[in-house]
Amino acid sequence: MKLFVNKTSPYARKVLVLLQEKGEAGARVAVVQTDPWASPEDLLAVNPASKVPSLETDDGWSLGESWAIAEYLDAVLPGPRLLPAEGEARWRELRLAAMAQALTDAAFDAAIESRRPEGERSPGWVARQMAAAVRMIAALESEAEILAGGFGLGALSVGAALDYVAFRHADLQWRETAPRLAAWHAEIIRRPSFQATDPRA
Ligand SMILES: N[C@@H](CCC(=O)N[C@@H](CS)C(=O)NCC(=O)O)C(=O)O
Repeated sequence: MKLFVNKTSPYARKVLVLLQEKGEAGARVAVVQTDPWASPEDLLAVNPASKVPSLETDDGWSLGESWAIAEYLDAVLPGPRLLPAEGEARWRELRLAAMAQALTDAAFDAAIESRRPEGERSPGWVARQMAAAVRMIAALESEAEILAGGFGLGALSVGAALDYVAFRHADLQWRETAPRLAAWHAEIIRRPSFQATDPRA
């Protein structure tokens, strides 16, 4: 299997952390660093949308979207299951993962918009996305105890999303407003899977 990623992509990082958590099985996936913004041919062949992460499976078919790739790799690779196949535990993980995706989308959109050339940039759009990110962090602060209850796809996704906010929006100082979440996050990012995928390294 071949996984196209970019070092600073928060979406790709979620999948890279999952691969690390799968241990030796994760090493079966070949990781290809690419620049999706340059629309390289090999990435387009796997995903015409030219986005990372994108996965080419051993059967030769393609999969886009970090949440779909994460679920697929979690199911087909041996190792600890991060998303239970059914039941209440599955919805718990998916609910947290969806909150993390909302936070990532808002923080990522704001970062991209801020980097557009003067005249193409919309301060109103940046402000809207940052307000959404702040609200998602407040919502996740209320989930701190649930997050501390176990490490699955939910905690993995929230950990990666918050670290992206710390990386790209340091001035937001999110830890000041979410102390319980900050304490939980400080522990999570010490996991070897997070250390090995740190975009700053
Ligand atoms: N919803 C997608 C978002 C993926 C995404 O937007 N990736 C960015 C990099 S962080 C990308 O490849 N952008 C290139 C482009 O939009 O042209 C997911 O969850 O995987």
